[in-house]
Amino acid sequence: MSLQLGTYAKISWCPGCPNNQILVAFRKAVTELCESGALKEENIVAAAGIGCHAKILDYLNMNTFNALHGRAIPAIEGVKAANPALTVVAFSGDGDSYSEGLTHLIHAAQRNSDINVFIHDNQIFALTTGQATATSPKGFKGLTRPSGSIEEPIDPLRMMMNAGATFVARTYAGEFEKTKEIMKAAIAHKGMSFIDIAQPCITFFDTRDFYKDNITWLPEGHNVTDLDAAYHATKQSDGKIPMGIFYQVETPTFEQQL
Ligand SMILES: Cc1ncc(C[n+]2csc(CCOP(=O)(O)OP(=O)(O)O)c2C)c(N)n1
Repeated sequence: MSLQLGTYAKISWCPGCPNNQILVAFRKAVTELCESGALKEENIVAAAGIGCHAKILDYLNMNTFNALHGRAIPAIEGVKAANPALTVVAFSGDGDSYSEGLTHLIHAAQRNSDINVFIHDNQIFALTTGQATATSPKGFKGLTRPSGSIEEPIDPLRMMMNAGATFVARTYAGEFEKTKEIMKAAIAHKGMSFIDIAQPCITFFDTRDFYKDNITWLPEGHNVTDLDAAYHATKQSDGKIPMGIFYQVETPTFEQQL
């Protein structure tokens, strides 16, 4: 079986943008899940908010819905509630879901809605040319922080564990194979699956060199069912950025209880 997930739309991301790698990882993840019989192509619905990340829908030959800024999550929750047989994925940005539409993210986790949320986290509002978001690091200089940000960034993984998400992961867009595998695990998981995807914006906040030097993967023995261990594993004292599946437990989903 060979899926035709590409479209005729011309890619309009900046040449070399890591969003391309997220797109390819997702297409491959869906293809492999369909080939193994775990998923049916016609049963997938993807949504996105507004931003560079949202263009991903133009390049996916599947059922898609482009929501308002920060509103991909309620759109996809509605789709899932109306037809729980569907597999739903919301692509969102850090501006879209950690700033603009944050409460939707929190409440989807609180409900353990059986949705997948993949955040293209470039630590800025990229499409509008580089304003600070909730994950911009302290000292970040951009259009809205000309003298450097004085705020500490939020930790989206800890926030989602606190809110009740039952699958919490982080990956790096440049690590295609690992990103694909984490996406497959997220889609297979029953309940709220959340992946923060570090996605350098090569035009307005190029963090590729930082990630090249500072990524570390969770050790083999990491216990994904231990919330306390998962919470503490998101940060390391040496400043390295841990990646992988931090937390995963099975609890009743919103749709099962509805
Ligand atoms: C309600 C609303 N507020 C603001 C905007 C303007 N706007 C369009 S794209 C965008 C930035 C999106 O940033 P992010 O969600 O981080 O996605 P990225 O472009 O970084 O992928 C903004 C602020 C909008 N379209 N709608």
